[in-house]
Amino acid sequence: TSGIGADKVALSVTASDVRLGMQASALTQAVLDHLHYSVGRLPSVASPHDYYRALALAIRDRMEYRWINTTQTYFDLNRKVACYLSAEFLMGPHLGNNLVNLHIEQEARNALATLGHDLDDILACEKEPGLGNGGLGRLAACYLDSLATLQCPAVGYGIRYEFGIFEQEIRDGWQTEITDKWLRRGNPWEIAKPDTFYYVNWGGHTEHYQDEVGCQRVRWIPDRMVKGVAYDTPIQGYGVNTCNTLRLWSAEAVESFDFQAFNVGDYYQAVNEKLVSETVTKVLYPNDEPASGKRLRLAQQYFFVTCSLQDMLHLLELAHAPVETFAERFAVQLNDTHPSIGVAELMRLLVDERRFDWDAAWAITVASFGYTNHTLLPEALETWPLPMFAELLPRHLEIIYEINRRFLDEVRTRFPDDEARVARMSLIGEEGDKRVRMAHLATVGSHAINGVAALHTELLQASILKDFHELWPERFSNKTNGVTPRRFLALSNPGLRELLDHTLGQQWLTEPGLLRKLDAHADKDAFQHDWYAIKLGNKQRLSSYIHAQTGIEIDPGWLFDIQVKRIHEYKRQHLNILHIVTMYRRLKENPALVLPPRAFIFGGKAAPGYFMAKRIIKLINAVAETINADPDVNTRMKVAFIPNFNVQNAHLIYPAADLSEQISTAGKEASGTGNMKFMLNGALTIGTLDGANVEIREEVGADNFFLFGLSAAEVESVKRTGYRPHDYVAGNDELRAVLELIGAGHFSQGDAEVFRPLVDNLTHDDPFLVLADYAAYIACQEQVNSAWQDVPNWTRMSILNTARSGKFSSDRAITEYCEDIWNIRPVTVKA
Ligand code: Z2T
Repeated sequence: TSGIGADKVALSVTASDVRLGMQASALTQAVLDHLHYSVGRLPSVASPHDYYRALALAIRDRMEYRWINTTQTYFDLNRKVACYLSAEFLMGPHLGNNLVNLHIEQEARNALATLGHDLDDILACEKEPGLGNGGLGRLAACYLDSLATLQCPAVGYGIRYEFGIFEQEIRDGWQTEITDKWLRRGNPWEIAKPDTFYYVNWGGHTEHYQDEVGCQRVRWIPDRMVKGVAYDTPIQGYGVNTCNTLRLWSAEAVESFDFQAFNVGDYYQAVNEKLVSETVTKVLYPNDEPASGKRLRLAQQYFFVTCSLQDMLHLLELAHAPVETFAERFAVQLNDTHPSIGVAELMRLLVDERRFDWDAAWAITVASFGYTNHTLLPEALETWPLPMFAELLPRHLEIIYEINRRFLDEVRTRFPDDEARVARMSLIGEEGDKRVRMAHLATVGSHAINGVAALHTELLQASILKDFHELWPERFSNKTNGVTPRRFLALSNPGLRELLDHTLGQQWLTEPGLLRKLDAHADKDAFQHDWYAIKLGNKQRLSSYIHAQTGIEIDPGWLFDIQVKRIHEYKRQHLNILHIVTMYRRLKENPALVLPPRAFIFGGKAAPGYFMAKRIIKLINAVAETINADPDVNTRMKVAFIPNFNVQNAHLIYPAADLSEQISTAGKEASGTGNMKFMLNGALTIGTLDGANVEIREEVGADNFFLFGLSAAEVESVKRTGYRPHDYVAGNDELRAVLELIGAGHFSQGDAEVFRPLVDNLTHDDPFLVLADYAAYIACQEQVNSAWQDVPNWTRMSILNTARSGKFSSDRAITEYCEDIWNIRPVTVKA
């Protein structure tokens, strides 16, 4: 220690410190210490949740040194940092994942056993941070895991919603929404940073003036202000010292802003100001695809984006780096258009507040931003009415006009005399009421634009961003999504993990290409036997969970056919139901029919205001109730709807699947990521040529994938030539009978009203071509039945699915982002 100041010696902590020991004995002591000093409970009266908090804090301590060291290393080396801006981070439970990534699962299990507790019971106490709707938010979480594991300098920036995605309860078959109070018992993973905050302005007006050197400048005089305070969560990489940061912003009232009200004695007005300020980060909007169009949503977006950009500028300042180097220090990725106001905000910060000239600011902005698109559905594309935008962000609207003026000049130069093109490409849409088109703002403000699967990127370039692709083809690329094998295999499927470790060595977790070595074992009896036993165990585990949640009993020996995802017409849960009702009718009409027994399992939330989606949930539960109670059929089929699908119960669901339902209308699902989680866990897919299904089939081979349905091109041509769903009803007796059974109230105690809107919609409109794909789907399900009866061959195909899932690791996806878009290289963080 010679040469180091005494204060530093006193403060120094290392990962080998006995106080931070990774052995079970040290962990036991740490849990007892936290129980005593942080939780304030005697071990004898402590609840499992108290033990959860104590263990979580002990584990956080064990990341703290790496965490601080990681931040310090990036800073010292002046490394470029990827800033992933996302309105959603669907992290899922932290504890189990951190144990896996720190390699101390067994030690934690032993430590708790010493204290008389089972680790699994303690893990189940965590209320997951559900700060996302579905795929997009979970993708952001998988990407943070991969960035840390690949040792890439990165920060996730988002919103600390007080209430995350609602909890779903099923009452009388209908979805009800319960507020998600995830912070009620505290959050041991976050560290509040009350001194790291930025001011956020709203409303007011702008003033144009000449500065002291005669330049035209603009001042924004806002009329409201809130504060954004940082809350940090450590993101520990797997098997490395890298521990990155997820920084979420929480809104607080500004103490002095209501001073005037306070001075005149209006105490209640002052307190009210505080309440209003804090509504900004109260609740996550629970709509997955349709854009919400609410002012508060725009306020949330601007709030977290300005805090994040101000934070980056602050970090530059701390590093004594000139603002001119912004784009060399930060790669700012827009997770869909939700943070796209960042393009205008960075311009405002540079031009108005740092007095950059426009061209220099614009060069920095475009060099910094990248934009990922996640949907082509027109109703999901964000646009904001001009009056609302002008009221909330008047200066940003002016900036957007100026970006647009210069951009459209460029378009006119490249494509003279093409005003139709200019109107199509404008940042301001003029169909009906005038609106700001956020996808256009994100595209114009980014040097790189990507879709999330090969097919999706092609369609993106051919449809909604066609004109932009013609203008700047070099800015476009594909980045097929990926999922983290740490959470979605090692943590959630310990049986399979053990077999893979034993067969391949542990490196498969970071080099999933090694999974291909399973090909060589796929035909071996003994290996198939082990594989089958693991799957059966996982099905047993899910079956118990379903029984506990719903009372439904499912035989683990049956085929587990699973569709879990948000409920949406384009995802076609109702096509799945039509198949179930078809089989039900066949069994009722022909009791001697040979049909391998199947459990049809569903899960997923509907947006609270989505009428059709809520009715689809009711239909699933109604069909389930009828079938499960009918002895004529319930020895060969059962239906279960798992309430409140979330990351935590997903851990039980994916590993138990035999068959993965990926049946969206071709061209509508941008990628899908559940499809990858199922494949990784050895499920076979029945699916359309949509999103990443196309690439899954390519990897696993056409023989090991159940394909059906119209292609994206066929869907478009059917729609162009006039789709008439009723023709399919008229031409298919079985389909007609199935629809009539549902419509007549067979599954609703004779109530012929409840499912009428669904049946009418299918027969008269059917916007997602359910009926056009019905016959092909039924035929394909018959192939599934025959394949299932050949156990060795099914097991072989199951093994091949895992073997060929390596491409879908988020490590591969993040490597591509780092190389092609961000120009970010790994940096080793020393122990
Ligand atoms: C979302 O989860 C997705 C797209 C959205 O478009 C919004 C949300 Cl909340 C605005 C999903 C896609 O539907 C899915 O296909 C994709 O796999 C996922 O994003 C991640 O890219």
